[in-house]
Amino acid sequence: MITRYLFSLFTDRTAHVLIRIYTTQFDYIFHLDGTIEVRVSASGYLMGGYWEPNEAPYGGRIRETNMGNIHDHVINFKVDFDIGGTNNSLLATTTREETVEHPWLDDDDWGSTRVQQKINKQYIENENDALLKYPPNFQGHYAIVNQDVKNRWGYPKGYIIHPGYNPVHATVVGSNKLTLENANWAKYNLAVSKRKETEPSSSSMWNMNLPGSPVVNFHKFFDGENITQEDLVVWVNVGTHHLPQAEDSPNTKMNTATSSFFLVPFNYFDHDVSMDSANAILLSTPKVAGDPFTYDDYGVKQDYTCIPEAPEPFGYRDIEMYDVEGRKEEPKSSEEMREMKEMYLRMRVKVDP
Ligand SMILES: [Cu+2]
Repeated sequence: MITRYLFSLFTDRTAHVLIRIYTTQFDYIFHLDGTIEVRVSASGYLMGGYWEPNEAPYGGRIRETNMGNIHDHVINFKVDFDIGGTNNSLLATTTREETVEHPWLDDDDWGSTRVQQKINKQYIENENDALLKYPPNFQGHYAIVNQDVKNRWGYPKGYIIHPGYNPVHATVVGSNKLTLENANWAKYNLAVSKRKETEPSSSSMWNMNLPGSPVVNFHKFFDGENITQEDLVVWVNVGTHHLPQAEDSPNTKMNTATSSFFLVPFNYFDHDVSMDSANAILLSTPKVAGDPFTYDDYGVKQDYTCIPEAPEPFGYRDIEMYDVEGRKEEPKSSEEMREMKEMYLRMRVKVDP
């Protein structure tokens, strides 16, 4: 799915306002082993400020008179897990180094101590402790598991929230305009809360208007509730730290302006289930040199193709504009459209001749 939208973004310095048209591609990739990949890629026009050498620490010169301003992209996904039912828990797995004594190595030239790594597993029981960053150096992971439903090897069935491309959170977390309270989910990589009908999303389109007291304040979801064997929701942050460079002009580099996470089966199955895929072919070496290879296609017809139906021919649909109340507007001119777009940013000065 590709979405093209027009939006404004404030940077931490009030002097810099970015206006841009971004094209965002959302990919949901279903891997044969049960992994689900969620990927967001940004491209499109970056319209920055006027280039002035004093501005160098705040962006990059991308054209004769233009600079691209430094900024972050942050996008929040809600993942509503039900692993073997709705009674789920948050399991934190970390690894660390330990020094152990191996007395039987007492005659070893290197001594009898060894440094090795060790796995530590711990359930996070309180919502307030579930505003999380990925472990340093990605040593370990967070998973949603059902403690009462085990796989064949006795482990609770679960799914890991695994970092993908650019597993970032917002750089500026103290900004009074950007993340004061209206985008506080962007301070973390992921967060886990008890699922509630009254908490459908981590933000709203009106949040930017009231940074200190937004319509949806994500932090209010975290009010000390126990999250052991409860119906849980994971809020996952993706994004990029965008330090614009020459190659972001005319279009933002989509290959690195990409962010993703993986939902990976974690003892959910008893083995790698991609082995059960029926469309496999087993090749066997010929008994006599020079004979053709024999094969077994397990009775699966090989004339099947996954090529989807051809997409509709390219077409262009006008940009849709909405007013502050969310009602569709039909601007009469491109000037009127620009006025609507920049309503928060605009200051018009009339000079009497
Ligand atoms: Cu950007």
